[in-house]
Amino acid sequence: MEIPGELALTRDPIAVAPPWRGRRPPVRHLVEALLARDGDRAANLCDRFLARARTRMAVFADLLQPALYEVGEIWYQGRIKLDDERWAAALVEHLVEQLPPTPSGSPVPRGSRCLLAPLPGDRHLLGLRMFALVLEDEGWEVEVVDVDVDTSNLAALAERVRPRLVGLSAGYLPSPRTAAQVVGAIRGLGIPVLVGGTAFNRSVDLWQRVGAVGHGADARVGAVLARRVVRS
Ligand code: B12
Repeated sequence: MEIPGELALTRDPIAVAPPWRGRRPPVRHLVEALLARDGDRAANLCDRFLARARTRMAVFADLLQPALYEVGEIWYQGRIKLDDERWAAALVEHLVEQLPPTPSGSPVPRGSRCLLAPLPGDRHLLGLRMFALVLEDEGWEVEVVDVDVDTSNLAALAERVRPRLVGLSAGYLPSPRTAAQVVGAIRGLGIPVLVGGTAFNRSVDLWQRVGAVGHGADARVGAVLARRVVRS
């Protein structure tokens, strides 16, 4: 796998784990590979875990997300540089696109449409992309609002698209009040709103404060909540 830029490994900031053979997701091994900027090893770990887990939802929720969060912790401890973290995220972005679709054997009813968007001003799109792919595997018709679209008028967009569900994501949420206004406007149309992303995972009750009907801590929980919305 080729990633543009410098590939040289300058140092290995964490202890080397023994080869992965177990049933548990190889999070530590992946963290090592990401920080070593070893795209081939990272891809190999994802492929092997996919062969075990059988869904890319599991790869996203049980491997890639925990690995990136762990990289974040290592950064907080000052053991790696910001550039290392950015590299890790870029590699994960690449890995996400390489994984094949794994359609669910029991999809949601045909025509179930959802609209996904980042909250206004947020540029963290990778988690939202993962959630979109998982919902597609679940049989949803997914429309993702591009970050360049004016997300400040998401309610108007939702009114046009008329989805069964709106999913909003935020990696960084400087203004919960703005988020609450967006959620309130969409819910005012009778459309349920789920939220997710790093910002919500870091603040336990933030999803309630912005008025969402639920919070998906990862793509799997999000997919389960989305199904509940279709049933109700
Ligand atoms: C990559 C990255 C960026 C990239 C984003 C590129 C991109 N294409 O996404 C860039 C460089 C743009 C960026 C910018 C910034 N970032 Co940043 N970034 C990250 C990083 C390294 C990874 C984030 C990520 O992609 N996570 C991966 C996915 C897997 O996790 P996830 O989003 O939680 O998604 C999963 C679930 O939450 C769920 N999910 C996601 N969305 C949704 C939606 C719904 C509805 C549901 C149900 C579920 C769901 O499904 C996903 C898969 O399971 C993190 C640190 C880290 N190591 O995690 C910081 C981080 C998120 N960033 C942070 C910050 C502060 C910033 C900046 C403010 C930095 C700055 N000073 O400029 C800016 C803000 C820019 C902006 N306006 O948004 C902080 C946020 C802290 C917080 N929330 O309190 C973090 C945690 C780093 C840190 N220093 O602590 N960043």
